[in-house]
Amino acid sequence: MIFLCVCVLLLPVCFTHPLAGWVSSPGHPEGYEPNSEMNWERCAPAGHTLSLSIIHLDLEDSYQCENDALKVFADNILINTLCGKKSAEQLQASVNPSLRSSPGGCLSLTFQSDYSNTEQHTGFRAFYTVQDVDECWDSDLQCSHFCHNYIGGYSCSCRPGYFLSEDQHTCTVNCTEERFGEGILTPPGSPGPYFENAQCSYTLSVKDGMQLILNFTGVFDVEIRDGQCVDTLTIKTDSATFGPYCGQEAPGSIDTGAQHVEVLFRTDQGGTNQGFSLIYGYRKMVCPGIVTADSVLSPQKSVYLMEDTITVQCVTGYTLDNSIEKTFESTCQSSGKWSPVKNCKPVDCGVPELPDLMTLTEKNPLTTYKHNISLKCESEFYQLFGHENYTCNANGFWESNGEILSAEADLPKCLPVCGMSKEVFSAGRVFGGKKAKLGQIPWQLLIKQPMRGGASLISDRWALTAAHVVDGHETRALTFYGGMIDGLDKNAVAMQTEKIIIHPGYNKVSTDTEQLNYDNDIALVKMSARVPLSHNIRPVCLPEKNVGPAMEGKTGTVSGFGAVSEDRMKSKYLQYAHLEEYLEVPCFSTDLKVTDNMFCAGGDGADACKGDSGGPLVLPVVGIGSPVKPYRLKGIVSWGPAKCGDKEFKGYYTKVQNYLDWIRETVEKN
Ligand SMILES: *[C@@H]1O[C@H](CO)[C@@H](O)[C@H](O)[C@H]1NC(C)=O
Ligand SMILES: *[C@@H]1O[C@H](CO)[C@@H](O)[C@H](O)[C@H]1NC(C)=O
Ligand SMILES: *[C@@H]1O[C@H](CO)[C@@H](O)[C@H](O)[C@H]1NC(C)=O
Ligand SMILES: *[C@@H]1O[C@H](CO)[C@@H](O)[C@H](O)[C@H]1NC(C)=O
Ligand SMILES: [Ca+2]
Ligand SMILES: [Ca+2]
Ligand SMILES: [Ca+2]
Repeated sequence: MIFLCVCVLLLPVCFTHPLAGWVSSPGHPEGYEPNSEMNWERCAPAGHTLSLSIIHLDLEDSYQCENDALKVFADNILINTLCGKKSAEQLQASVNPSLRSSPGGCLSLTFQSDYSNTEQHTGFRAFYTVQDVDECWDSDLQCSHFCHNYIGGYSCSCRPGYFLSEDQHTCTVNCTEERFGEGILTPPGSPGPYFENAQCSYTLSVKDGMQLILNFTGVFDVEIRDGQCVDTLTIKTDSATFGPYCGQEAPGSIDTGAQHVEVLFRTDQGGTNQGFSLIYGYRKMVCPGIVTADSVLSPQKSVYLMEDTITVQCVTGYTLDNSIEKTFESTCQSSGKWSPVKNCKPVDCGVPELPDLMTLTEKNPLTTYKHNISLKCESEFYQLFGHENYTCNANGFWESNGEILSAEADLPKCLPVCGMSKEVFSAGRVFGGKKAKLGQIPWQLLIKQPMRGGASLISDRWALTAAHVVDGHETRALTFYGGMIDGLDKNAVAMQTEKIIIHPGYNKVSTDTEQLNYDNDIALVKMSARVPLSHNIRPVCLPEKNVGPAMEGKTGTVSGFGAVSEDRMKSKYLQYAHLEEYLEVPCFSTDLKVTDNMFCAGGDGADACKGDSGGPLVLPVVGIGSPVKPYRLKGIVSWGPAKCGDKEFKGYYTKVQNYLDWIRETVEKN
């Protein structure tokens, strides 16, 4: 019966091997011969096992079945070795239950007898069958609802409302649905616990110009474990995601702002939770209260509805993309979006154009609204005058305390720092003058032609000298030298004059009339190019306005490349000496008229002399100047007794403090 039944179901297998039958030892039931041997094998089809029942066993008995033996293999693994005599009951109880192959596996037998038989043994006889595997017994197979066994296989099926998913094991729910308008949405299974293994996707839509509003009502119960969502409810629009939600607390009402909403509900295998009840409705489309960043809307409203038109204005310091416009009109569309939308960008003041010598402290500063820049002079020999810190204002201009940075307004300036020198020298009074060191008197200039004389640099373009040094040569280009202490130094800085301006009140000395004298012995010299300032060549400061004695009762320093003694007309090196002012008029016997535009100074065995004319007399004495006490040009070497270095060592100097206005005006005009 079994044989036939199985054969009908598994016809192709049947033709090759019968699925049930007998197997026995050679010569059975009479008995087997010595040295006989037999091998047998059968395999089960898929979804089946093969089992063997030995009903008769009579072999020579021996220790460990060494002599004659029947061996049983399941899937090529030895599972039993038999010999001796066993009753059918014994076999059925202890041997047969284990003689079984795996599903789709094989059983094999080997029988062997040795060379002798002490008595005749009948051998063995067994019945084999193929049986279906009952997979539904095997809990690992995981049919999520029902399991059905059949011969050669099994199948799963689901409770009503579910369908079997593609894996043929899991029962899921078909809850993909599209809905329009308003209504109530509940998960599959409602009322009562919702279905397991659900992947629901509900698409809700309303008509153009409307937006969906979602409210939860009644029980809300979505599975949660240890604070983590096991099952999830998620609501999605084009631009936003709400949730995932779970637990027992319903989300508040959701203004989706969207015409289409997707409600996603995912559940796992287990749990008995009640789900939710979602009321969906709609209202007129609302647009957001912000059209673009950094702008304000007018009119101001708490809610903007479809078809509302408003004016968008960029906030202070912001304008529309690439324009100076600040406002635009926008309308709330049926999509819930504003159109058109433009962006407000901060005003950009740009990198300012700066005058020569000036630069920004930061290399690539941010130049948009409210950002700061600060100015500085490129060289340490210059100082910034004017505003230093500027902020980009709302109109796109750099502003500092109300002042705009522009070429029309007064730009800040980089002016040379005056009256500084290398202060590494000791001060002291030296008879007849002392040789200067490089950088000690950096404002000292030397002119060699048409006559030897001195001058003082007072800016990076202008020098002061005595009128009589350049008189008669105003139209020529003269050469001044600076930045050296050796008159023949080849590395000296040579400066060409562009203009020579003698004081209009200058009188030449003449023998015809006693009225003429050295009054106003002062001249301004403009160089043709900016003097390259360095530690060795820098300007001296002009004196402050002062009405008292020029030297204020203090000691000053005169310097020059002029004569160092009576017989020598000039010095190769820059010399300096310390002098004091003499207030008696005249301070030595002279026929020339002394005016208030000159003062007398002299030293103890030191004096200015021929070749020093035009050179500087500065206060304080060289060596003690400082940033709070810079060197100031008090006098210009002008004239003295016929024999210089006579025993009084005195001479007259142009009183520079009387010419401050003339210097300022002349420099401004030229
Ligand atoms: C699920 O339902 C939709 C519409 O009701 C249908 O088109 C789809 O074929 C169903 N899917 C399955 C797997 O039954
Ligand atoms: C949702 O609830 C709010 C107040 O909670 C109510 O004003 C609104 O009408 C409700 N909407 C729907 C579609 O039920
Ligand atoms: C610019 O400077 C002002 C005042 O110095 C300061 O308050 C402001 O924060 C600065 N702005 C920026 C962008 O650093
Ligand atoms: C400019 O700003 C710098 C740094 O922000 C500050 O140290 C300096 O004092 C400011 N200058 C002026 C003139 O305010
Ligand atoms: Ca034997
Ligand atoms: Ca089966
Ligand atoms: Ca669940």
